[in-house]
Amino acid sequence: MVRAIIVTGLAGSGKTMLSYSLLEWYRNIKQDVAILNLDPGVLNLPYKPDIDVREFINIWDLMEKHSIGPNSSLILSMDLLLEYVEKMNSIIRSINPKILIVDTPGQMEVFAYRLSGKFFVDLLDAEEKLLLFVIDGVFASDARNLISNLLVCASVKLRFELPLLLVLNKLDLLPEDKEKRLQKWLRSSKRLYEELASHYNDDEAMYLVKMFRLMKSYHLFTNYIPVSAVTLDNMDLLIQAISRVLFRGDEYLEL
Ligand SMILES: Nc1nc2c(ncn2[C@@H]2O[C@H](COP(=O)(O)OP(=O)(O)OP(=O)(O)O)[C@@H](O)[C@H]2O)c(=O)[nH]1
Ligand SMILES: [Mg+2]
Repeated sequence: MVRAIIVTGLAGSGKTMLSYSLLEWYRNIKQDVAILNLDPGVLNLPYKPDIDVREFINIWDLMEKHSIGPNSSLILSMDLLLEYVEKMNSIIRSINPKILIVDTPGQMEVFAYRLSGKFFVDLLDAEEKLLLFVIDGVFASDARNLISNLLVCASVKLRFELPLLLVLNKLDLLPEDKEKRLQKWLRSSKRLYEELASHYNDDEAMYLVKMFRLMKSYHLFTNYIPVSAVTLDNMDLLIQAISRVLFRGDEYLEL
């Protein structure tokens, strides 16, 4: 039974680094894990993918053939990807890992706003699927960025209708006081309002906080897990949170 961890998030949030850290972590504890690179535009990866979209699609050829720029080419490549899902699934079946990590491209249009990413994930041959939404902690330490990032996260959750864990990455770059402040904003909408009101007028700040409350009450995101994909801080907490969803806490929980 394959369980997929699909790593999403804005460009540069650390999806690839986190995918790599998860891969190494699972390997170190002798779990049967494989990794799929879904980013056709990436030049260098820290890991060797077991399945690689670049074997099927070349975005540079698409740019030339259709006279389009890199973003359009990426979107086109994700639409074309649907033609190759079956080939990729047959590789997944031949490897048959217990855990499949899926590293996705940074252009969120593909995952949050277009159907091709959703179709791909639906067709992916895995019995259980979990989304990670990675937020760059340094970027999110400004409340305005946090809110806009959470809105994208909510779009991803609505699009996929899958369980989602919010991962706050780059903890090593975030001073402790800023991390604590972030935690307060996420826990108390009053604190978030106070912060937003120092940037926006009262009505705008209230409107944003109401959206935040609605997103929370509809469980569009959960409390976040702060990690560092580089220093591996709190990776054990993330692995446990993943286990609770993908393995119902039965297996791999005690590490
Ligand atoms: N210090 C620190 N740097 C990080 C961490 N995670 C990622 N980075 C760095 O952030 C940059 C972007 O990381 P990537 O893993 O490529 O981010 P990505 O989300 O895959 O980027 P795209 O695929 O282009 O959207 C790289 O320079 C990473 O080394 C982290 O936890 N701590
Ligand atoms: Mg990447």
